[in-house]
Amino acid sequence: MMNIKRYEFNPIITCGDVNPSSRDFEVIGTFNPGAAKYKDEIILAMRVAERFKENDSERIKIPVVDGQSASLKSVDLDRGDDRYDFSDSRVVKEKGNLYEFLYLTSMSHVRLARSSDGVNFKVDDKPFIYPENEYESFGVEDPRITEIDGRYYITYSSVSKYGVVTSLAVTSDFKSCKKLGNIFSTENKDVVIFPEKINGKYFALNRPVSKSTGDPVIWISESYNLLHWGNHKVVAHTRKGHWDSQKIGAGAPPIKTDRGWLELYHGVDDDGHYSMGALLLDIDCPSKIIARSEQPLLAPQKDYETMGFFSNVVFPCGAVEKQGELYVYYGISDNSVGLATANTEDILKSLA
Ligand code: MAN
Repeated sequence: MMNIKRYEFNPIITCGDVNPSSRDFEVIGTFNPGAAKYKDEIILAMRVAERFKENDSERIKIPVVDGQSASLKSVDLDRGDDRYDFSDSRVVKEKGNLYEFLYLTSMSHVRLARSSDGVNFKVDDKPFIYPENEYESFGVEDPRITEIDGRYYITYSSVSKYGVVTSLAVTSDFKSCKKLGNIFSTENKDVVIFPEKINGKYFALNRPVSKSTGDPVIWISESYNLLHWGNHKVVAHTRKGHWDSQKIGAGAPPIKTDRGWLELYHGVDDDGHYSMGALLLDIDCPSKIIARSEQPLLAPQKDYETMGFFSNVVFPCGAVEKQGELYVYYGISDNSVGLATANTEDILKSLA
């Protein structure tokens, strides 16, 4: 196994560190953080999931944002109503419909946390990206940050009754940000943008999901302006019998190394466990795989990873390099933020 080291006092950020965005809410998860270096700081953009405090064993009050007025509303459901299936803690489904959900049980926004050492973080008091429009009405999730020429582009999933799309926002100061609209249509998530142009074009890894046929695998798309994407191709498949047999999706934005683009991605196995591994992509032709982890670099093993709101999840969304060490920030079981460090060279060596 690779020498990737979990920080001994993981998790580094938990729900208790985050103020709710409204008096009516409680924070139930702070996880799946994108990461960036900004000035002397490391900034995390976390997904913060909240629900109404007012919930009991009989009724569930679901937060939704009204896309017209951008105001917070609620949908009340009776837990005993046998039209609904509440067995997955994250979603409410219609009974008998295995694949689609009607609502999410919580609503997420993006919150920043700032640190000078990459380990001790202070969480902002207010949300950074908050659901406002009709594509975001169930929440915004899983931000990834890519710096391009001093501007920080943030991709995030927007969830609504129309499905899950990927949206883009940009900031240059981490004080305010501008939403640039939806860049990938439904269903597509796990979008990471490469930090520079390759042969004159921008590239992004993404993960479309087809409702009729086809596995959830990693695609690559090209753009001249970061807004309009095309020439979509499959890069990496799921692998039967492996740790990434069921689903794969990009994790942290690709990191440039002298052997190629290093992509830390997540894979789901036959038991539904989420682990992290690596792909090495050709530096000039990023749709070409040079190497791939046979074994996961990080799998849910610690108690804090095997138990959570949605257990057995290790979900990287961001990594930064600090003096030859890679600081990998990962979501733990839809609950909290973990840190693991590794030598970038060691990860490359593990990719024989
Ligand atoms: C899945 C899970 C949830 C997430 C929804 C919508 O069900 O990843 O945590 O909220 O998708 O993205």
